[in-house]
Amino acid sequence: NESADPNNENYAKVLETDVLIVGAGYGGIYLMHKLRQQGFKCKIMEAGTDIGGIWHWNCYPGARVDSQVPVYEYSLPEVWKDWNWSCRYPGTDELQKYFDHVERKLDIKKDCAFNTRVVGAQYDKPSSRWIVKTEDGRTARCKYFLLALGFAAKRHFPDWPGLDKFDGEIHHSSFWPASGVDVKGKRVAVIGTGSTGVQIAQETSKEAANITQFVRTPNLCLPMQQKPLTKEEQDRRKQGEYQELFKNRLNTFAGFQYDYVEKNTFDDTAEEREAFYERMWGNGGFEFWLANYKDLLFDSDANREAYNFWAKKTRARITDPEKREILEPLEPPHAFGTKRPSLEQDYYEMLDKPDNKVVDVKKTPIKESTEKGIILSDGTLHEFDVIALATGFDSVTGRMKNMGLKDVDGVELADKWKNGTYSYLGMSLSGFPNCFFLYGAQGPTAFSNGPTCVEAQGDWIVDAIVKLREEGINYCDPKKNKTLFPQTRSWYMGDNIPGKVREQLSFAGGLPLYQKMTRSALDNGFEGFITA
Ligand code: N01
Repeated sequence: NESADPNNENYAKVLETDVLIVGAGYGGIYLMHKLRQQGFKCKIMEAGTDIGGIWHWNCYPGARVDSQVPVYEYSLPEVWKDWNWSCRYPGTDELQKYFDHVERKLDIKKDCAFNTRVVGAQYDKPSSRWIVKTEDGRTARCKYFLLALGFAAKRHFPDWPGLDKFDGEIHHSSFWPASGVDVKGKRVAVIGTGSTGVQIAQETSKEAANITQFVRTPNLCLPMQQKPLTKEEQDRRKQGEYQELFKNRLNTFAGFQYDYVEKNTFDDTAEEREAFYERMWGNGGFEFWLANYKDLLFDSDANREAYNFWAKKTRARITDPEKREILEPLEPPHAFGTKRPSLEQDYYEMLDKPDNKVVDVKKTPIKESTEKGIILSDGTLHEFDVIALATGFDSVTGRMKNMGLKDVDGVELADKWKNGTYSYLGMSLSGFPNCFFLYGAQGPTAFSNGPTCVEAQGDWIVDAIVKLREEGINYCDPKKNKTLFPQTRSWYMGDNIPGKVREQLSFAGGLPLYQKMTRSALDNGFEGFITA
């Protein structure tokens, strides 16, 4: 092939490296740092113009992390020791500053190629190298090819017609202009009620004339209970508490600082249960979801009990009965916690204001966009100046299927996954030797705090590569793809993308079990892999 041939004119353009990583977010940076420490020459290719991954791209109004710091940061002491946050749930600006700090500490950018989109990759058996192609015609050759794409790298646009006809401004959340959009005095539509839609609606409502929230599935939002953090408080916690927290988060189901309690819902009396629910509610964040009774996600009566508490709390915040029924129905729209709850601050009070509207698009779906706005299936026209598409992503598998990845026989990954997603250990793919991926298909991805998951998987990948080097193994390919493993419709199951196969895209057994299973494959001499 051309890149391996020194007589070919493209030869000089070939980037040679031990490890090529795609993506410069939490995952890619962690892999590069850890592999450099082991003496590997590493490069990152990144489609964006800077490091930070989702926090580089997410410029939409109100973008804010929904997992508390310090659980949502690197456990690397060289990074956390002299970094302090202003609040428990920082926004994009602060997260971007965090990545500037990460850069000062880890010196990542000197080995990053930005504005570089990978469009093809295949393992070349004769040279034992991956040959990787970029959109602008460059080639890289590497021994190990690592994908750290994040789960939300491919946007999902709604399929109704006329999006391009709209005369006002229309933006997908992940393409929001970095310079902002002037919404002062304007009529704003927010399509989608995921974490993104909730955040955009809350923030733009501060300036807009009014907000119209289009709701297909109501989000069972939880109170964020945002709080400022002082330097003194963080300095104090750094004397021992941080180390414990980073160690412990690996041992919880979802990689957070808390876990389900060892008790079932109806083990407690009604009074005890109410007090427990109140405590979690008051603490805020995901506690009511991830630190609840251990049968929350397994027993429908237990789940209903939690929903009733949620409904009691939130229904009291909306006075308009019509809006209340759409946003907080008495009957649960789905089992609580089987679809990701968003963290809100004043979402319900904001939507309750008479100027703001709530439209039920499950009952009356959107038919099309026109120059003026959005027309529903019953012919009603809603006029707008700005439309925010918070319609999510072709999550988890979308990006991997769209980067020209081919197996050793030249079969596209997109074809291999046409009828279902298969991987081995949620980090490797049969036919893709010496290639590992993070925070993707069949890993703990959707059920896990991002930084915890990428560190757990990242450490496994680094240990595997070091072991391959130590044992003189050149070639490591899973024998077959074996999934380590539902009712609610969401991106957890691929439901939000029309035509996408419906399946469990994340490992749902929790981080501790996942680590045990993946570690045992490594400790048992690359069990399940063909090595040579
Ligand atoms: O995307 P989503 P997101 N007509 O897929 C609706 C992370 N995140 O960008 O629910 C009408 O959750 C769709 O409706 P339905 C976080 O992990 C984190 O908000 O399918 N509506 C849904 O309401 C999150 O889970 C933060 O019925 C349509 C919405 O669009 C993940 O990213 C912040 C539609 C999509 O919601 C994705 O969140 C933001 C249509 N044709 C995001 N098509 C943090 O705070 C789609 N929808 C860290």
